[in-house]
Amino acid sequence: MTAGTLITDAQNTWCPGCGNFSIQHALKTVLLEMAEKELPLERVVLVTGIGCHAKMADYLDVNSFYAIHGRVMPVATGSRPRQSDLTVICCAGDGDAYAEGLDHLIFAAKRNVNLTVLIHNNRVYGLTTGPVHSHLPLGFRGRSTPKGPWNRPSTRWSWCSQAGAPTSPGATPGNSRS
Ligand SMILES: Cc1ncc(C[n+]2csc(CCOP(=O)(O)OP(=O)(O)O)c2C)c(N)n1
Ligand code: SF4
Repeated sequence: MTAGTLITDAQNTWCPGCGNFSIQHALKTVLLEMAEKELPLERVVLVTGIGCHAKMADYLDVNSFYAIHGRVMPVATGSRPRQSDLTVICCAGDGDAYAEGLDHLIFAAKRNVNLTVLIHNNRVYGLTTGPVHSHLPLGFRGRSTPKGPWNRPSTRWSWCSQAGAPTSPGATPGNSRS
């Protein structure tokens, strides 16, 4: 199996230089490594939200499910019944996971659901052309907040950590091995 194997023929519409490419590359590399270690790719399910990140479901040739925006976690939880040996990987936007879907994210962490969640944190709602959302750092000026956000930011992944999930505060797309 070669590194190109998992890329579908779908036309890729991500902007040149988008961090989603690096996440796709990292995910593809991990999946191929898993396949080499005898985890059949047929046992992998990718669940995405709605947004630019969600096109991962179109571009990676694995079993996948497009959820509703903000509802990656309920769909992913339902995809993995307790006794199942499926490996469920989620790609969620930061708008998806940290805003509309925040409660689902925290409760999945509390329930200790065995899922891997990759949050594509570009700090905006990308697909809907860049409105900012509620956890931006003070001073971040975006299309919908030209004077910066009006509320204090919070680190949502730390809430998941407090809820019991192992978390990694993040890798930058330019350093996909971190
Ligand atoms: C239930 C629901 N709420 C809102 C929307 C509108 N909507 C679609 S994509 C999107 C933003 C996606 O942003 P994010 O989750 O950060 O993903 P990105 O596009 O940045 O990868 C929104 C608000 C929707 N389609 N469905
Ligand atoms: S709008 Fe942003 S998140 Fe969407 S493809 Fe372009 S750079 Fe990537």
